[in-house]
Amino acid sequence: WTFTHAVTRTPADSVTDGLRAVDTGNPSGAAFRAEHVAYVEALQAAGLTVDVLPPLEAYPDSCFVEDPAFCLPNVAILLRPGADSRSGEAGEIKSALETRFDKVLEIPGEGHVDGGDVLMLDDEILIGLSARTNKVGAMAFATLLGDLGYNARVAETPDGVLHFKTACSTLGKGVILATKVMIDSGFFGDRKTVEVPEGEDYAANVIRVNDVVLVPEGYPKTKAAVEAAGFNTVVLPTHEARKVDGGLSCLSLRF
Ligand code: CIR
Repeated sequence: WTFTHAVTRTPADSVTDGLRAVDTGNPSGAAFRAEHVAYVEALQAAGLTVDVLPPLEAYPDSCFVEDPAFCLPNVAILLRPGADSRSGEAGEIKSALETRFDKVLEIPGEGHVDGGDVLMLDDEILIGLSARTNKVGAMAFATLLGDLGYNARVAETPDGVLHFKTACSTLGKGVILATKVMIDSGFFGDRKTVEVPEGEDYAANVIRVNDVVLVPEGYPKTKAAVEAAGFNTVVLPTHEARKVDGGLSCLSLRF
């Protein structure tokens, strides 16, 4: 649970063309970059060395670096994002990962997996099938993780949820924060869960970074629930990311 590094990418002005399920207005590149600076500073304050990669105008969603790769303590794995406009992002992040990892693998085959669908638990890695992650990709990734010595399980992301981790997060100490729908799905067995209070589903996507849990601004009930479960929180603005369906986890790879 101790992370020493993170990789992030500065949002490009083209983020106005970012994918979204429902249009609530365009994010502003400048406002997003200001939120991103606060995000990077929070990771640094939590003890991480943060690589901030330059914006990529050709890829509107490329600041969401969680989706094209997955990092384990000693190996990074390039994934194959399921949205056409994002398919080149794995190639774009490869060299940055090669500077931090001796081994950078690639998911075999032709299937698709977005990192946002991959939830790391203490004893198991869950891979959610979604509009971005298909069965072929999930199975190939699960096999690769198995070869690396990890237990991986494929699950079904509930309808209407972009990514598996849009609706749940690992808080640490074996505890999972999740929306009611995710908890009711039974994915988590008898693991300890904290339910996201009604009306705050967006706040299910938080990140545990060493001694703190980063939570989005504007969701006081979720913040209180996380604190009541015994975790320290740091609140960060994610208003621009949210306009293109992004949350806190999507903005970094942590290892
Ligand atoms: C997309 O739809 O791909 C981006 N607009 C948002 C990606 C969010 N990533 C994540 O949840 N891991």
